[in-house]
Amino acid sequence: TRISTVELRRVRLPLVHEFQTSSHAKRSLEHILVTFTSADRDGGVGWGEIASPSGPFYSAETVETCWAIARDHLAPIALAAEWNHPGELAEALGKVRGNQFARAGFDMAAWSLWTAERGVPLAAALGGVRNEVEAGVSLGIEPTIDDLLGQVALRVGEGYRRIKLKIAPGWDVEPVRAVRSAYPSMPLHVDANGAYAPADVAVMKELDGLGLLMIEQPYGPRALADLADLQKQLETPICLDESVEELDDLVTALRLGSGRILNIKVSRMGGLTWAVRAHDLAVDHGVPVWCGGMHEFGVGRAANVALSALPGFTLPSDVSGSDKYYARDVTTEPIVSTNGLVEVSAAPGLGRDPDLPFIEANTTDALTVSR
Ligand code: OSB
Ligand code: MG
Repeated sequence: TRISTVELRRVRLPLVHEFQTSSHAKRSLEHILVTFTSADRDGGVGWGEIASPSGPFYSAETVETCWAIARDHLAPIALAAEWNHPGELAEALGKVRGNQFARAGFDMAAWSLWTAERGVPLAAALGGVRNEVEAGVSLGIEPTIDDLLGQVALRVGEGYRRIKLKIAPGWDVEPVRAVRSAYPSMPLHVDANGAYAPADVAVMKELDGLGLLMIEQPYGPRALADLADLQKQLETPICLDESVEELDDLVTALRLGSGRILNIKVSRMGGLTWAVRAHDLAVDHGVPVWCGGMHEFGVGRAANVALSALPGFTLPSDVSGSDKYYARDVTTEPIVSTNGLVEVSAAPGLGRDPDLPFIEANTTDALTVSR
């Protein structure tokens, strides 16, 4: 496959409900959609999504860095490459160090194009074995515990199979205990986005008594040694998110025992190619995985659902319906969760068609790079 053009579009959508984590609060999100057009005469089109947050508080990337890296480095590599499988393009893009969110959009566009041209569903091409996946939901920090209980009630009522609560110093044991008391047997976990340090081990031990499925990323991304020490002191499995951006991070974490569960995000790993490899490595080591999200629009969300169909994704993923975040999505059909299950598309390619007029109406900047 050869690509003749790469289109980049910055698309802004309002959020239906403000989302706050330990580091930032958001009312609207801007993601970059990547479109590949095949150079073959009757070749197809592939879509990817760069779902970076606007500021460098989850990873080092921002929408601005993604735009610059995509334009100046990734588009030239994609336009110069000739590949028979998306993994070959991912390797070429991997010459760029870091910048996983930006690379993920390109890798996703390659998988989308390649599967569409071959008439195979993305999930099947990745090695997926399920036709529906279990959806969990991620709830941000709310102004009050009553607001949080209202959000939990809403999402439990919608059928979601697992609730994850964002925590931060000052918003941890009390709100989590309140939710646990209201829902004694509901699958529940917490995500600290790295907001704690070994000095806070007492908080971790209190959380350990609340019957949580896991504690996600309690310490900072590079704290693999301290995370291993913490895991030895807790019954609750630690789940790694920000700590694993490369396969070698996972190798280190597995060797040290820094956690017992892995959150795999397509964006954080640099694309579907690396996400599948992380899945395979985790499965080899008996580590259960689930698919995390970055509030993706329909393109990235469809890729997350396809990935979640792989056999090692045995825990509910953050693949909520589009309606949890957006009144209208960038695809003609939104992602829908019914009774906590999301259907894995059996249609060729991504399984969702981008809604070009709606995308263009919400585009704040666009660029076409040709060979
Ligand atoms: O840590 O999983 C995270 C959103 C932004 C930054 C970090 C995280 C998240 C989420 C979103 O939890 C989950 C989703 O996309 O539904
Ligand atoms: Mg997380």
